[in-house]
Amino acid sequence: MITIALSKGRIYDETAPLLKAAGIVARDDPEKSRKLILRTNRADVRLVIVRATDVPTYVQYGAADLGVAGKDVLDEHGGQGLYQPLDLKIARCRMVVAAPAGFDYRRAVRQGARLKVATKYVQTAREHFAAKGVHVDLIKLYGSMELAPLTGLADAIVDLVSTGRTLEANDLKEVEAIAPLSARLIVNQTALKLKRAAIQPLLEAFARATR
Ligand code: PRT
Ligand code: MG
Repeated sequence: MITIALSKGRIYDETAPLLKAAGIVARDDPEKSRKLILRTNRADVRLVIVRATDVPTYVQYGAADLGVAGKDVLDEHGGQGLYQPLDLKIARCRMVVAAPAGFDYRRAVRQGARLKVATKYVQTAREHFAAKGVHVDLIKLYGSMELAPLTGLADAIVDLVSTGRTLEANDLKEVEAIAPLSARLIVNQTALKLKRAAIQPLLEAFARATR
């Protein structure tokens, strides 16, 4: 049995066509079904539906053989035990620093001020500001980072942006780009060795479909 871990929403939606190109079609729609394990047209392939941030953990411990996770999620996880053979070029977005329109970020940085930065991406933020030599107090949040500067919890946030509409709707502006991101195929390193005959053709099909 090959188990593939996916999260609902954009990852599932954008992975489904790639799975289809590899000859794999789910028997249920995760948005409609409450099932967490989805059977597919192939008796030897199943999908497990987990939180986006849990995908690397399932694959790391071999509870899933393969998975699809954003580079943001992988950077926070650390990537231990994971083989990352393929950039699927889906769920594209960018990691940025954003601040209220009225906050002079550049001036604060120039003056060496200690910034309060709220984020779900603590590792990414820590590395980014350390590389720039900016002193920050990082405040870990689990959702709606955009609210933090509006309530005085933080001076700025580190968050993902795709259309920019969420920032705009909350009177925030991007003040610094950190990195462009997309989702990666991840594979459990042991599974790749022990189940190579089944996994290798899937990797090849994914590679063809993303070209
Ligand atoms: O939503 P949940 O808390 O369950 O988990 P999640 O947010 O980790 O999962 P999900 O499904 O929302 O995102 C899965 C992956 O999609 C992320 O890990 C990213 O790699 C990728 N991705 C691509 C995004 C976005 N685009 C994106 N725009 N993830 C989140 N967003 C959020 C962003 O955080 C911000 O709140 O959308 C908002 C901004 O969108 P725009 O279009 O207004 O700029
Ligand atoms: Mg989300």
